[in-house]
Amino acid sequence: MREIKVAAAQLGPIQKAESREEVVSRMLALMEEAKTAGCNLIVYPELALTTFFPRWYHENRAEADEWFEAEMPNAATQPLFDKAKEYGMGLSFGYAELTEDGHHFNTSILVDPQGKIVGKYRKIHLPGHVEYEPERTHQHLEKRYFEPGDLGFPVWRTMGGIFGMAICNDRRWPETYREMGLQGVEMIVLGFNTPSVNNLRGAEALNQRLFHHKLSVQAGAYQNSTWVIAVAKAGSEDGNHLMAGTVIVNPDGEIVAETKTEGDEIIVHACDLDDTVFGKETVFDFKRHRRIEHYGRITAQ
Ligand code: ING
Repeated sequence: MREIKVAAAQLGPIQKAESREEVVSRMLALMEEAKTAGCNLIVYPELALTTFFPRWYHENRAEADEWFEAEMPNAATQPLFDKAKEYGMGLSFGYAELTEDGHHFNTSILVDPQGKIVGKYRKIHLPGHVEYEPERTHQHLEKRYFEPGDLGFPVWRTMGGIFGMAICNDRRWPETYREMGLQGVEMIVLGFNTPSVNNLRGAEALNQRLFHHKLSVQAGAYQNSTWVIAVAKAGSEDGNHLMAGTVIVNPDGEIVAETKTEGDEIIVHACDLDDTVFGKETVFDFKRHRRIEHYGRITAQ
């Protein structure tokens, strides 16, 4: 039994005018709840420190740098690292990363219970577009503000298991999970900010968006016999609605916990990493069952 008690810490909306300090105090309140519930890992959403700014067009891209963090930890986020360390709790959250040599990534980190950043991931599958597209009801300018991640899909041995990360759109691509599955991943933590309205297809029903989200993370978990913790930023940000649907999925692909609101809310589950072993040794024993001689297109194109 290798149990990790996980808090999936959903954030409600972050308005454009909200400061990082205000957001961090909301995150600390959720961490307090997680501590009370006996958790030893807390997972926050994608771009957890600011509003989902890729909805806003900046003619001059440099103006968007105000949404980025030039160092991590920094003054605004240090309290998160300090409190998690005090609680002996692992920590993961997403943020916009501006590197010293001027690169822009949609990034997430994994911090161990001793407060050390043990893993960094940079979002690889960037949805949306680069230029302003008037036909869209909402802009989705991730391809304008971020570069594709350059770190691949690593996994890290920490907290007694093998952990990986992904971010939002990555969860829709089977390659994301399989890249980590082939490294033996036992728990994937990911955050998402998903607009509930399709900005090209009109009001694609919210429940269809929730369906595609759950379909993706449940399939990824099952087909790689891994836990998946998927955490939303949700609610209406300056009138733009993001869906909720924060879930904890077990290695059989079953949803074992789901949020009920679109606000700040934790859901908690005791995840036994040993629950991943049966699938890895039977149906998804990759060494025994996969036939890579027939998989050329997946890597070649
Ligand atoms: N958001 C959305 C996501 O992949 C999206 C974009 C929504 C793509 C719905 C396809 C369908 O969940 C981010 N931030 O990637």
